[in-house]
Parts: sequence; C-alpha cells; structure tokens
Amino acid sequence: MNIQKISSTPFSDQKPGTSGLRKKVTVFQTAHYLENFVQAIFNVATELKGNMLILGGDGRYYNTSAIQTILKMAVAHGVSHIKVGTNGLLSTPAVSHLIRKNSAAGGIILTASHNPGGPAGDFGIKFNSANGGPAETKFTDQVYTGSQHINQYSIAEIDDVALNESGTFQVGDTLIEIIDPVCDYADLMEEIFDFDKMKALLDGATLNICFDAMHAITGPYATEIFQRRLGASNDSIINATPLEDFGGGHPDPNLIYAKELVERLYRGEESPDLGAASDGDGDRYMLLGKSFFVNPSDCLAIMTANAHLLSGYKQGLSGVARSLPTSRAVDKVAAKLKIECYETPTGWKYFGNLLDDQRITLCGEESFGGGSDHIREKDGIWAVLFWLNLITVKQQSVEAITRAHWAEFGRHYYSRHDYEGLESGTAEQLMKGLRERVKRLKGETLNGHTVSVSDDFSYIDPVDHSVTNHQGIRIIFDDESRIVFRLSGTGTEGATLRVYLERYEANPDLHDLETQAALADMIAIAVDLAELKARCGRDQPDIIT
Ligand code: G16
Repeated sequence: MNIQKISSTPFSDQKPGTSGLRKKVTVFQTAHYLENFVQAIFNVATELKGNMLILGGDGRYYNTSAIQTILKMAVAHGVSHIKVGTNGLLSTPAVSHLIRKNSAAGGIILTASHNPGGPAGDFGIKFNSANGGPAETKFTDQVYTGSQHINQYSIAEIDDVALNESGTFQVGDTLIEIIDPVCDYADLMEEIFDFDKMKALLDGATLNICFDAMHAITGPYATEIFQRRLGASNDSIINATPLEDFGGGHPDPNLIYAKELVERLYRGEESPDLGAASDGDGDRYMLLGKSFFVNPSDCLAIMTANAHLLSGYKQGLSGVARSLPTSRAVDKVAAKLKIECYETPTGWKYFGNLLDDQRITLCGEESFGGGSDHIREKDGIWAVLFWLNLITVKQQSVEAITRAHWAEFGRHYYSRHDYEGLESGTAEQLMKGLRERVKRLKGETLNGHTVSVSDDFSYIDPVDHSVTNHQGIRIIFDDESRIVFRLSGTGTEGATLRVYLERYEANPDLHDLETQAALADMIAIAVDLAELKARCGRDQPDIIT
C-alpha cells in the first residue's frame, strides 16, 4: 500500500468555534481544505497512532465523501483500528459512548449540528478526546496553529471502503470495522433507565409520545429505542429517515423549526402526552407536554430536583453545572439539595473536567442541551428518556411536573433573542462597547432595576485551573433579573448576537404571564445598553426562543 504525501498550503480560516470547525459545504469542497484540517488533527492527536479511532457523522451532504478521505488519512497515520458507523452514520452521543466503551484514543465527528445541510448548507468536523468529550480549547488552539503551517498531508492510496453493511476490512496494519451505529447506544440507555416501567405504559398506549427526528441522525436511534424496545406506536416518530439535506428543513429542535411536532402537540386533549425533537447530530432536544413547552433551563432544574427518583440516579447527584447563559433555575435546586452548581462558558467541552473529576452528575445548557456523566456529550435521546421515566414514576403530566416545580422553587422567565447576519466588525464593536459600559454599571438603576453585578465573564476551571476570558457580558440586577450578551460561536456567515433575558418570580400567582411580556423591562434595557438601533439599525431580533 502506497502512502502519498500531497503538497498543500494553509487556509487562514481553520479556527474551530464553539464546537469544531463549521463552514459551508462549498468551503470544505475546496481542494485540500478537509485534508489540511484532518492532517492538523493527526499532527496534534499523536495518540491515535497504534490506537482506535471512532468515526461517523450525522449523514448530512458530504458526510460519506469526507469519511472516505478521513479513513484513508487514518490508515496513512497508523491508526490500528477504526470503527465507523454503517453508511457513515453515528450520532454525537453514540460516538462519545463508543470512545469510552472501547477505550479508543479519540473520535472524529462530521456534523454542523443544527445548521442546515445540503450542497448549499453547512458541514463541520470535530475531534473528541479519549474521555469521549469534545477536545479542550488547548487542543483546538494547537490544531488551528498547526493548520497555519501545513505544507503537506499524508493519505493512503486505497479504494473506497464499502460502508453499506457491517463488516471488517484489514488494510495494511489497520482494521476498519463497519458497525451498527445504534445498538451499543441503545444498550446503554437500557442500563440507565427503567425500560420495563416505560414499556408498560407506552406499549398499551396509556402514554403517547411523538418524537420528531427532523430527518436527521436520531431517526434510527428513536425507532430502535422508542418503537422496538419500548413498544411505542408506529406513528410515534415523525421525519425518521436521515436525509442529506434534512428534507430542506433546519434540524434545530425549537418551537420555530420543529413546526410539525409543535402543531401535533398543540391540538388539545388528543395531542400526545409528550413531544420531543432532536437536532442534526442528536445531542440537542426540545421537550413539550400537551400544549406546553418546557424551556431547556427549566428542564435542567426539574431533572436535578427529581433525579433521585430514577433508578439510574438514585444515589443522588454529586453536583450540577450550567453554562453562563442558561437560566439560574437550577441554582435554586442545587442550593436546596446542598450540592455545588458550577457556571461554565458556553460549550459542552467545559463540562468535561467537572464530569471526569466527579464533581457533577448532570449538566445542561439553554441551547437545548442536557446530559449526565454517562457520556461526555449532551444527549437528546437520553434527555427524552429521562423525562419519560420521570413521568412513569411520578404519574403526572409534563405540565403538572413543571408547575409543581415552579410552585416549589419559583419561576425563571427566560428567553433568548438572536440578531442574525450582523456584519462581523459591527458585532465586535458592539461587544467592545458593552465591555466598556459594564465596567461602570454596578449600582446604576435601569428601568427601576438596580445592577448588582456587571462584568465580562471569565472562567477558571476548578480542576486544571485554566482560565477562559471574554465569555459573555453579564448583568445581574438586585431582584435576580439578568441579561447576558455574547456572540455565537457556531455560525458560518457574519455574526449572530445572542441576548439572554431572565427574570425570577417567586410568587405563584404570577407564574402564568406571557414570557415576552414578563421580560419587557429586561428587553428594553438590553436594546438600550447594546445600542442596537444605532449600531446595527435593529431593535427587533430575528429569532426569539
Ligand atoms: C454547540 C455546543 C454547545 C453550545 C452551542 C452554543 O452546540 O456544543 O455546547 O451551547 O453550540 O452555540 P452558540 O455558540 O452558537 O451559541 P451544537 O449542538 O451546535 O454542537
């Protein structure tokens, strides 16, 4: 077998964002673009030589072609064993589990998560380390620096590998194994949750669910778990077939993009008891009850308060964590349970050390992410099973569970306003302006709310003491209201400003306000502080979640 050394020159834009390198498909199709980045990964992750690599993606356009390239490069770099999902498919949580289960040296996941797919859509690539989690910033920084000096890459001269069915191929010193993408993950879920209890209700249709796979990766996982193993009805999963362009949709599980699911859940009494959707690569989830939406921050708080009721978490939680912009609902629960609650920057990678050090058992993010110490990624199907299991134990509806939670802990009204497609320089200037402004904000009263904390969030990892600066502008008021500003790290065009708004309400008589109305003061303060109209000509967000 011949190993070719191909000459190449660096691309200046290969800096990974919040979660790997995401670009338009057309950028990845530029000659040597993918190969350069993969070479940069192999140059840093030298532990892959002589060890196992897990490889798969969310099935979006360019997935299979990129997998063939990466297989050939992995062979060239002496990886001894590569496990690839059939047809190149593996959800992000499944990769995390497979790395851990097989003690692999790492995994490469091909996904741009919730971003649209297809020839004109987005593509992405990220590396997960031996603990199963997204590589730390230190690693991605090294990959980026390396990518700026690449002058050649190595690739084995071999035929494409047939990915359409399970099997093994020995290529030189490398064993390539094509595996069922679903079964190991489904077995793990069966270990964590009480499948018998859930089956008893789902099989007899005492409990009805609707899961929207959004034509993305979770279709095969949901079919195996909810229908085959738990006996849910045949119509319980919609958009179950993974498609390269996600059926032209936007595989982002929120109230706007999961339209068909929302329509089914808001039909009144005939609606399913639980509705859920997942994203492109299966790590995010949205949860609905009958005509009822539970925001992801509340989901984390409710899971934390109730975890001990589930057999998989009956020993209690060592601690919990949430990202900065996630509402502080879980903080109230942690305080009552007397467990630690960590506040981290946005990005699942920041939970890795806390999980590995057993400081936390559950963690979550406002961006429709929840997870536990079972893997090192957020996990959409796990979260849905957590809720299903909880419903079977409590014998209450999603709405009743949520309302009881608010009554006990108070309600955090919460919303995220996204201003999309901003010119990058303008967005940077806006953040710079805010950074200056927050230095003098403490003690000021805005719209009747007095600022008690205002800063540019920095995180010191309590395990390795690494410091991450500039993670978002945070303004906390003395009535526990809060505003956070940050720029998205997952987009592929221009800049997106995210404004996170929060108001705490302890009084149960005030738990039924319309969310945007409840947050009106915070919205007005945020628009004013960021000078959105003057700087960007905008005073209305593009997307409200
Ligand atoms: C990724 C990260 C998440 C993070 C989200 C935020 O999600 O894995 O941990 O919360 O991005 O995105 P942004 O920087 O745009 O606010 P995913 O599902 O896209 O991988």
